[in-house]
Amino acid sequence: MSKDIAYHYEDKSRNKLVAAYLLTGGLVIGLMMVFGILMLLNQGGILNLSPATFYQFLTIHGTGMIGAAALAAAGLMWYFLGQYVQLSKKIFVWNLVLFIIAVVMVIVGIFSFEYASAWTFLYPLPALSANAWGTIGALLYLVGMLVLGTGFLLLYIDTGRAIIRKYGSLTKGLGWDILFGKKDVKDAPPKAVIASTMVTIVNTTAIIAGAIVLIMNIINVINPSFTFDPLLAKNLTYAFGHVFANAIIYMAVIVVYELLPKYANRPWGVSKLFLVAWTCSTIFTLVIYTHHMLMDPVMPRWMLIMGQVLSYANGLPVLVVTAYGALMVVYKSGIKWDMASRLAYLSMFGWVIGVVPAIIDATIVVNHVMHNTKWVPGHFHMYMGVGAVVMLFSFMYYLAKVDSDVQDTMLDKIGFFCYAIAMFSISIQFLVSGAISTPRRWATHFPEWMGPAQFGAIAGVFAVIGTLIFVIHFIRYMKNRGTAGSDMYEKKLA
Ligand code: HEM
Ligand SMILES: [Cu+2]
Repeated sequence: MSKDIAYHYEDKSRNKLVAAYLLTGGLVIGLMMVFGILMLLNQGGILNLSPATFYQFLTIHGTGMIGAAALAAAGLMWYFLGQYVQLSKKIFVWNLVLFIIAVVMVIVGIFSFEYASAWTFLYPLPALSANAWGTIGALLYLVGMLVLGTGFLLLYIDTGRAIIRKYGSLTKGLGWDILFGKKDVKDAPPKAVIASTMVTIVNTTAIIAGAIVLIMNIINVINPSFTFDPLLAKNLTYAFGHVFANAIIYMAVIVVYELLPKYANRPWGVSKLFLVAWTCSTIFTLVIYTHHMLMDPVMPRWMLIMGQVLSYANGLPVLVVTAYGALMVVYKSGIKWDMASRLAYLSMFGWVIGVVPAIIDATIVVNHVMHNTKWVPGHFHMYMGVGAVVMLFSFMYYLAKVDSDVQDTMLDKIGFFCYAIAMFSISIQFLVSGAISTPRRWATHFPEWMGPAQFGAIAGVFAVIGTLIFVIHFIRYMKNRGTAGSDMYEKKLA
């Protein structure tokens, strides 16, 4: 084999693993949507689930969605980052294996042992459930989460190692030597590397915080006389949950960076502003979890003020440079629209409008009224459902295009409109519920709160249909992997 062919062969075997990540993610997301619909049917008064069942569904839905989206996003990031640095295939496989073990433990804990603390497992709820669940359910869930975290931690240690090896340090991966004038901006790391560096930094921190609080919870469940400071526990829990959930979109956005320049046949260079934006978001993402503590008046006041002020600024720098860059790259480029590029564009739209309700909610005055209403799921279903998850779907179509001869069909187009309209409707339905003061995480609603939930349940069916169409296209790709594909793959553009 010539060197070229050997390289190509290695590439293709990597694609197989990446596809396994995306397929697992896509299937779990589709399945979790079904639990979302069941919850809405119950809240809408159409189904009559026991409260215990509702909270089990809430727990599996939240855990499953965040876990699956993070897994698929990690696969996406690994695919692109691997084109610039040398990553370990073994660790990539291990993360998937640990993920699957974790999923089984969590599912058994929830459905066989009735564990239902929601995915936030806020201390001391895992141990103090008023007998709603026992020790075994709690242990299965908590240890499962620990196993999941371990897999991701291994993965980020490897991405960190690989970035340091190639670029010298993580700060250089973020382009600090350019910001400090030691290097020209034309020698900046590629955008995929910058984003991966950010995620490596924030998620390593998040997972370590999460592991500490999980272990403390586990000890507390086994031996309730071991207790710890609930405020510290809450801080650690949200330092994990907020950051880990947020990092999904920072991994997924890499597809937008890599895809649009190729499609528009135009370079999308790194600017100093771009570097500043990613550094800001790295820092903000780590410190603003305190916006989950605005209802805890015992927190140091400066932390809450910081949490509020920086929450306004959190995603904005990266969002602005990305949205603006995306518009500039595409503007008058004669770009060819297909499923992948269409989804990439939709995801930018979902991200932009999904951030607006979050900014409103991050205001303390509004937060006191809105925080425990469905306004909050309204914001994150928009930016996750119409933003981050759509980036994952975009990548699935992209991979199918560059690595097979499977074509987009009319059905895929129908799936696109089905999904876009449905997921948008679901988000709006939550926001309307929030605006009429419907509390979040309530199994049962008053009749005047039921309308939006019923509407959302119907929309949910179309979201599932859209997702199924995307996944079926992807399975068709997996069966035809390596059949030529388009020449897009070889095209090198910044
Ligand atoms: C068909 C699509 C979907 C439907 C019908 C749906 C429905 C729901 C419902 C009814 C809730 C509970 C709301 C409440 O607090 O009363 C919820 C919570 C949640 N959903 Fe979804 N959802 C969908 C898609 C998604 C997606 C795509 C994601 C993320 C990738 C997601 C992530 C979450 C999370 C993290 C929670 C919070 C769970 C908690 O409060 O502990 N959902 N969803
Ligand atoms: Cu948050």
